[in-house]
Amino acid sequence: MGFLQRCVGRSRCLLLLEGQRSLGSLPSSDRGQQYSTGVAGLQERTLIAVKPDGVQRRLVGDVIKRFEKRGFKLVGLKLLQANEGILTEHYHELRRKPFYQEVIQYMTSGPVVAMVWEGYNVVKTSRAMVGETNPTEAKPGTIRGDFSIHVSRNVVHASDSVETAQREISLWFRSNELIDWDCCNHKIMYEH
Ligand code: IDP
Ligand code: MG
Repeated sequence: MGFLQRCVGRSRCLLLLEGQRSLGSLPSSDRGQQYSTGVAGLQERTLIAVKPDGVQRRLVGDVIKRFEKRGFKLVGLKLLQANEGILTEHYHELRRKPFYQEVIQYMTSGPVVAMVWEGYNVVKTSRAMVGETNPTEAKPGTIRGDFSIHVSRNVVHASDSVETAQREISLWFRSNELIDWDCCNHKIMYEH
């Protein structure tokens, strides 16, 4: 059996096992969890979301392409209309900011594409790839620096720390929506 077939076969097994769990409400015990790993840092995960302006402007493919080309591994992906409940939790730290209500309105104005990306130092690296919160400050070559102009419409979300990433992944994904698959180019990307 070839390597690709083994990869596909393993993913299918995991999908079948995970598929036995019922979908429905989202109890905290069923939310996405960070996988542990024997090699430090290689399976770090982060939440990236293309916000409603990015979806409307057909930028989903551009965002995905940057993470794929960088070498990170996609382990979760979905298009959803976020409700106020999930966004209230997601933006809990901003609740006293003057722009808080605007952010909630903006984020519920249309579908978002939520993703989980995995790889070495992915939280820090993806923040660098996304760029500064205010596109005016975001460098060319970053996602916000290339695709946005105003802070209220900055195209993409990226978790800002490993702890935040774990919390956000658990909020947006059930554990059975994350696929732990073998990446064919793993040995080319890493020395391990
Ligand atoms: P981040 O997205 O770079 O982590 P945060 O400070 O966590 O930045 O803010 C979350 C989001 O709130 C921003 O991405 C942006 O959409 C929105 N936001 C931040 N500051 C402002 C502002 O001054 N006016 C309007 N929206 C803002
Ligand atoms: Mg933030």
